[in-house]
Amino acid sequence: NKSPWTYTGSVGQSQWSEYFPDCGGTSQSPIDVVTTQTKYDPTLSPLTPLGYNQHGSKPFTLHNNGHTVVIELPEWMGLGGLPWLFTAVQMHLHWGNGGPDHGSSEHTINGLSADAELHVVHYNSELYPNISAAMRQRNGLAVLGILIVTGEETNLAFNNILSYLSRIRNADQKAFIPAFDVQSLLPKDLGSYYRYNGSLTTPPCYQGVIWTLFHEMVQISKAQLLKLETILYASRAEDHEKMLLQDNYRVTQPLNRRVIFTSFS
Ligand code: SG4
Ligand code: ZN
Repeated sequence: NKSPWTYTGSVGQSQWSEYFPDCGGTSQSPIDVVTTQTKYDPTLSPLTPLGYNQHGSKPFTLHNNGHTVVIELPEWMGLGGLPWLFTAVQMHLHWGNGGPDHGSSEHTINGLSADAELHVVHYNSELYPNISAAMRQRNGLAVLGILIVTGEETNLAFNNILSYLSRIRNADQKAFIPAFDVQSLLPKDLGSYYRYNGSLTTPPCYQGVIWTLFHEMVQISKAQLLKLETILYASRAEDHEKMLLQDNYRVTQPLNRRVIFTSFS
Protein backbone atom coordinates (compact mmCIF):
# COMPACT_ATOMS: atom_id res chain seq x y z
CA ASN A 1 0.00 0.00 0.00
CA LYS A 2 3.01 2.26 0.40
CA SER A 3 4.12 1.55 -3.18
CA PRO A 4 5.26 4.63 -5.04
CA TRP A 5 3.05 5.87 -7.84
CA THR A 6 3.21 8.65 -10.40
CA TYR A 7 0.98 10.02 -13.14
CA THR A 8 3.26 9.01 -16.03
CA GLY A 9 6.10 6.56 -16.63
CA SER A 10 6.66 3.00 -15.43
CA VAL A 11 4.44 3.35 -12.35
CA GLY A 12 2.05 5.71 -14.14
CA GLN A 13 -1.72 5.61 -14.14
CA SER A 14 -2.13 2.69 -16.55
CA GLN A 15 -0.15 0.57 -14.07
CA TRP A 16 -1.89 1.70 -10.86
CA SER A 17 -4.19 -1.33 -10.72
CA GLU A 18 -1.21 -3.74 -10.52
CA TYR A 19 -0.40 -2.50 -7.03
CA PHE A 20 -3.78 -1.00 -6.13
CA PRO A 21 -6.48 -3.36 -7.45
CA ASP A 22 -9.34 -0.94 -6.75
CA CYS A 23 -7.92 1.36 -9.45
CA GLY A 24 -9.22 -1.21 -11.94
CA GLY A 25 -12.74 -1.18 -10.49
CA THR A 26 -15.99 -0.29 -12.21
CA SER A 27 -16.86 2.89 -10.24
CA GLN A 28 -13.74 4.95 -10.74
CA SER A 29 -13.18 8.72 -10.84
CA PRO A 30 -12.80 11.11 -12.53
CA ILE A 31 -15.40 10.80 -15.29
CA ASP A 32 -16.60 12.73 -18.30
CA VAL A 33 -20.03 14.24 -17.63
CA VAL A 34 -22.17 13.85 -20.76
CA THR A 35 -24.82 16.40 -19.94
CA THR A 36 -27.49 14.93 -22.23
CA GLN A 37 -27.26 11.66 -20.32
CA THR A 38 -27.58 13.07 -16.80
CA LYS A 39 -30.77 12.64 -14.76
CA TYR A 40 -32.44 15.44 -12.82
CA ASP A 41 -33.02 14.53 -9.17
CA PRO A 42 -35.32 17.11 -7.52
CA THR A 43 -34.44 15.77 -4.06
CA LEU A 44 -30.83 17.02 -4.31
CA SER A 45 -30.72 20.08 -2.06
CA PRO A 46 -28.07 22.81 -1.95
CA LEU A 47 -24.93 21.83 -0.07
CA THR A 48 -24.18 23.75 3.09
CA PRO A 49 -20.54 24.31 4.00
CA LEU A 50 -20.37 24.34 7.80
CA GLY A 51 -17.88 26.70 9.38
CA TYR A 52 -15.99 27.18 6.10
CA ASN A 53 -15.93 30.94 6.66
CA GLN A 54 -15.24 30.73 10.40
CA HIS A 55 -11.63 29.73 10.10
CA GLY A 56 -10.53 31.09 13.47
CA SER A 57 -7.00 32.20 14.15
CA LYS A 58 -5.19 28.85 14.09
CA PRO A 59 -2.98 28.66 10.99
CA PHE A 60 -3.62 26.12 8.23
CA THR A 61 -0.87 23.68 7.23
CA LEU A 62 0.25 23.66 3.61
CA HIS A 63 1.94 20.44 2.49
CA ASN A 64 3.72 19.41 -0.71
CA ASN A 65 3.25 15.63 -0.63
CA GLY A 66 4.91 15.05 -4.00
CA HIS A 67 1.55 14.49 -5.70
CA THR A 68 -0.18 17.81 -5.00
CA VAL A 69 -0.36 20.70 -2.54
CA VAL A 70 -2.58 19.81 0.42
CA ILE A 71 -4.20 22.40 2.70
CA GLU A 72 -5.20 20.67 5.94
CA LEU A 73 -8.55 21.86 7.29
CA PRO A 74 -9.70 22.16 10.91
CA GLU A 75 -11.97 19.32 12.05
CA TRP A 76 -14.84 21.64 12.91
CA MET A 77 -15.33 22.46 9.24
CA GLY A 78 -17.90 20.24 7.65
CA LEU A 79 -20.55 19.67 5.04
CA GLY A 80 -24.32 19.55 5.39
CA GLY A 81 -27.00 18.73 2.83
CA LEU A 82 -26.08 15.05 2.45
CA PRO A 83 -27.80 12.14 4.25
CA TRP A 84 -25.00 12.17 6.84
CA LEU A 85 -22.86 14.85 8.38
CA PHE A 86 -19.37 15.01 6.87
CA THR A 87 -16.24 16.46 8.49
CA ALA A 88 -13.69 18.37 6.38
CA VAL A 89 -10.14 16.97 6.22
CA GLN A 90 -8.18 18.74 3.51
CA MET A 91 -8.29 20.33 0.10
CA HIS A 92 -5.86 20.00 -2.79
CA LEU A 93 -5.52 20.80 -6.48
CA HIS A 94 -4.88 19.09 -9.81
CA TRP A 95 -3.25 20.98 -12.67
CA GLY A 96 -1.29 20.86 -15.95
CA ASN A 97 2.18 21.82 -17.11
CA GLY A 98 2.13 25.47 -18.07
CA GLY A 99 2.08 24.59 -21.76
CA PRO A 100 -0.27 26.11 -24.34
CA ASP A 101 -2.64 23.15 -24.54
CA HIS A 102 -5.40 23.43 -22.03
CA GLY A 103 -7.15 20.57 -20.37
CA SER A 104 -5.73 19.58 -17.03
CA SER A 105 -8.81 19.14 -14.87
CA GLU A 106 -9.74 15.64 -13.75
CA HIS A 107 -13.46 15.77 -14.50
CA THR A 108 -14.53 16.88 -17.95
CA ILE A 109 -17.90 18.15 -19.22
CA ASN A 110 -18.97 16.83 -22.62
CA GLY A 111 -15.36 15.92 -23.31
CA LEU A 112 -14.02 19.38 -22.44
CA SER A 113 -11.46 19.89 -19.71
CA ALA A 114 -11.07 22.91 -17.48
CA ASP A 115 -7.59 24.25 -16.64
CA ALA A 116 -7.33 22.89 -13.10
CA GLU A 117 -9.52 21.39 -10.39
CA LEU A 118 -9.92 21.96 -6.65
CA HIS A 119 -11.03 19.09 -4.39
CA VAL A 120 -12.34 19.51 -0.84
CA VAL A 121 -12.26 16.15 0.95
CA HIS A 122 -14.64 15.24 3.82
CA TYR A 123 -15.32 11.98 5.67
CA ASN A 124 -18.58 10.58 7.00
CA SER A 125 -18.21 11.35 10.70
CA GLU A 126 -21.65 9.94 11.57
CA LEU A 127 -20.68 6.43 10.48
CA TYR A 128 -16.89 6.34 10.88
CA PRO A 129 -14.33 7.50 13.48
CA ASN A 130 -11.72 8.96 11.12
CA ILE A 131 -10.79 9.34 7.46
CA SER A 132 -8.64 6.23 7.21
CA ALA A 133 -11.51 4.05 8.37
CA ALA A 134 -14.05 5.97 6.28
CA MET A 135 -12.18 5.92 2.97
CA ARG A 136 -12.47 2.14 2.60
CA GLN A 137 -16.24 2.16 3.15
CA ARG A 138 -19.36 2.90 1.14
CA ASN A 139 -20.42 6.55 1.50
CA GLY A 140 -17.27 7.07 3.53
CA LEU A 141 -16.07 10.22 1.78
CA ALA A 142 -17.68 13.26 0.17
CA VAL A 143 -15.46 15.23 -2.18
CA LEU A 144 -16.41 18.58 -3.69
CA GLY A 145 -14.98 19.16 -7.16
CA ILE A 146 -14.56 22.69 -8.47
CA LEU A 147 -13.50 23.23 -12.08
CA ILE A 148 -11.07 26.12 -12.51
CA VAL A 149 -10.73 28.13 -15.72
CA THR A 150 -8.56 31.13 -16.53
CA GLY A 151 -9.74 34.63 -17.31
CA GLU A 152 -8.60 38.21 -17.04
CA GLU A 153 -9.17 38.81 -13.36
CA THR A 154 -7.02 37.77 -10.45
CA ASN A 155 -8.91 35.64 -7.95
CA LEU A 156 -7.72 37.04 -4.64
CA ALA A 157 -9.09 34.08 -2.66
CA PHE A 158 -6.62 31.75 -4.40
CA ASN A 159 -3.71 33.97 -3.39
CA ASN A 160 -4.31 32.72 0.15
CA ILE A 161 -2.71 29.51 -1.17
CA LEU A 162 -0.60 30.62 -4.14
CA SER A 163 1.33 33.28 -2.21
CA TYR A 164 2.84 30.60 0.03
CA LEU A 165 3.76 27.88 -2.47
CA SER A 166 7.34 29.17 -2.60
CA ARG A 167 7.75 27.88 0.98
CA ILE A 168 6.99 24.27 0.02
CA ARG A 169 8.68 23.93 -3.37
CA ASN A 170 10.14 20.49 -2.58
CA ALA A 171 8.23 17.30 -1.82
CA ASP A 172 7.66 16.62 1.90
CA GLN A 173 7.90 20.29 2.84
CA LYS A 174 5.24 21.85 5.06
CA ALA A 175 4.48 25.43 6.07
CA PHE A 176 1.96 27.20 8.27
CA ILE A 177 -0.14 29.77 6.45
CA PRO A 178 -2.69 32.25 7.80
CA ALA A 179 -6.17 30.75 8.06
CA PHE A 180 -8.63 32.11 5.49
CA ASP A 181 -12.25 31.85 4.37
CA VAL A 182 -12.40 28.52 2.51
CA GLN A 183 -15.85 29.30 1.14
CA SER A 184 -14.32 32.14 -0.89
CA LEU A 185 -12.67 29.47 -3.10
CA LEU A 186 -16.02 27.89 -3.99
CA PRO A 187 -18.47 28.98 -6.68
CA LYS A 188 -21.30 31.27 -5.56
CA ASP A 189 -24.00 28.85 -6.65
CA LEU A 190 -23.77 25.81 -4.38
CA GLY A 191 -27.22 24.63 -5.45
CA SER A 192 -26.36 23.48 -9.00
CA TYR A 193 -24.18 20.41 -9.21
CA TYR A 194 -23.60 16.94 -10.67
CA ARG A 195 -23.71 14.02 -8.24
CA TYR A 196 -22.39 10.48 -8.74
CA ASN A 197 -20.73 7.63 -6.86
CA GLY A 198 -17.04 7.26 -7.58
CA SER A 199 -13.58 6.83 -6.13
CA LEU A 200 -10.42 8.50 -4.99
CA THR A 201 -8.71 9.72 -8.17
CA THR A 202 -5.32 8.51 -6.90
CA PRO A 203 -4.12 5.19 -5.49
CA PRO A 204 -5.54 3.37 -3.59
CA CYS A 205 -8.62 4.45 -5.64
CA TYR A 206 -11.13 3.28 -3.00
CA GLN A 207 -14.67 3.38 -4.34
CA GLY A 208 -16.67 4.92 -1.51
CA VAL A 209 -16.74 8.54 -2.60
CA ILE A 210 -19.88 10.64 -3.00
CA TRP A 211 -18.80 13.11 -5.67
CA THR A 212 -20.28 16.57 -6.11
CA LEU A 213 -19.06 18.50 -9.14
CA PHE A 214 -20.33 22.06 -9.20
CA HIS A 215 -21.96 23.36 -12.37
CA GLU A 216 -20.47 26.83 -11.91
CA MET A 217 -16.74 27.08 -12.61
CA VAL A 218 -14.33 29.31 -10.72
CA GLN A 219 -12.02 31.73 -12.51
CA ILE A 220 -8.38 32.55 -11.77
CA SER A 221 -5.94 34.58 -13.86
CA LYS A 222 -3.51 33.08 -16.38
CA ALA A 223 -0.62 34.25 -14.19
CA GLN A 224 -2.10 32.50 -11.18
CA LEU A 225 -2.48 29.24 -13.11
CA LEU A 226 1.08 29.49 -14.45
CA LYS A 227 2.41 29.94 -10.93
CA LEU A 228 0.58 26.85 -9.71
CA GLU A 229 1.83 24.85 -12.68
CA THR A 230 5.50 25.76 -12.47
CA ILE A 231 6.52 26.37 -8.86
CA LEU A 232 6.42 22.99 -7.10
CA TYR A 233 8.69 19.95 -7.38
CA ALA A 234 7.62 16.32 -7.10
CA SER A 235 11.15 15.55 -5.91
CA ARG A 236 12.63 16.06 -2.45
CA ALA A 237 15.24 18.72 -1.65
CA GLU A 238 17.97 16.08 -1.36
CA ASP A 239 17.10 14.33 -4.65
CA HIS A 240 19.63 14.82 -7.43
CA GLU A 241 17.10 14.86 -10.21
CA LYS A 242 14.65 17.76 -9.89
CA MET A 243 11.19 16.94 -11.24
CA LEU A 244 8.48 19.58 -11.46
CA LEU A 245 5.13 18.64 -9.99
CA GLN A 246 2.98 18.90 -13.11
CA ASP A 247 0.13 17.13 -14.92
CA ASN A 248 -1.14 15.59 -11.68
CA TYR A 249 -4.51 14.63 -13.09
CA ARG A 250 -5.98 11.23 -13.87
CA VAL A 251 -7.66 10.59 -17.21
CA THR A 252 -11.42 10.06 -17.17
CA GLN A 253 -12.67 6.57 -16.35
CA PRO A 254 -15.57 4.55 -17.80
CA LEU A 255 -18.99 5.43 -16.36
CA ASN A 256 -20.13 1.81 -16.73
CA ARG A 257 -23.56 1.34 -15.14
CA ARG A 258 -23.53 4.50 -13.07
CA VAL A 259 -25.95 7.39 -13.41
CA ILE A 260 -24.92 11.04 -13.02
CA PHE A 261 -27.64 13.03 -11.28
CA THR A 262 -28.12 16.79 -11.49
CA SER A 263 -29.59 19.04 -8.82
CA PHE A 264 -30.79 21.39 -11.58
CA SER A 265 -32.93 21.02 -14.71
C1 SG4 B 1 -4.26 13.69 -3.53
O1 SG4 B 1 -3.16 12.86 -3.86
C2 SG4 B 1 -4.19 14.04 -2.04
O2 SG4 B 1 -2.89 14.36 -1.72
C3 SG4 B 1 -4.62 12.87 -1.16
O3 SG4 B 1 -4.71 13.33 0.18
C4 SG4 B 1 -5.98 12.37 -1.62
O4 SG4 B 1 -6.38 11.25 -0.82
C5 SG4 B 1 -5.91 11.96 -3.07
O5 SG4 B 1 -5.51 13.06 -3.86
C6 SG4 B 1 -7.26 11.48 -3.59
O6 SG4 B 1 -8.24 12.47 -3.39
O7 SG4 B 1 -10.03 13.93 -4.00
N1 SG4 B 1 -8.36 13.40 -5.78
S1 SG4 B 1 -9.21 12.87 -4.55
O8 SG4 B 1 -9.95 11.70 -4.95
O9 SG4 B 1 -7.89 12.41 0.35
C7 SG4 B 1 -7.31 11.39 0.12
C8 SG4 B 1 -3.72 13.01 1.03
O10 SG4 B 1 -2.86 12.21 0.76
C9 SG4 B 1 -7.65 10.14 0.86
C10 SG4 B 1 -3.76 13.75 2.31
ZN1 ZN C 1 -8.14 15.31 -5.96
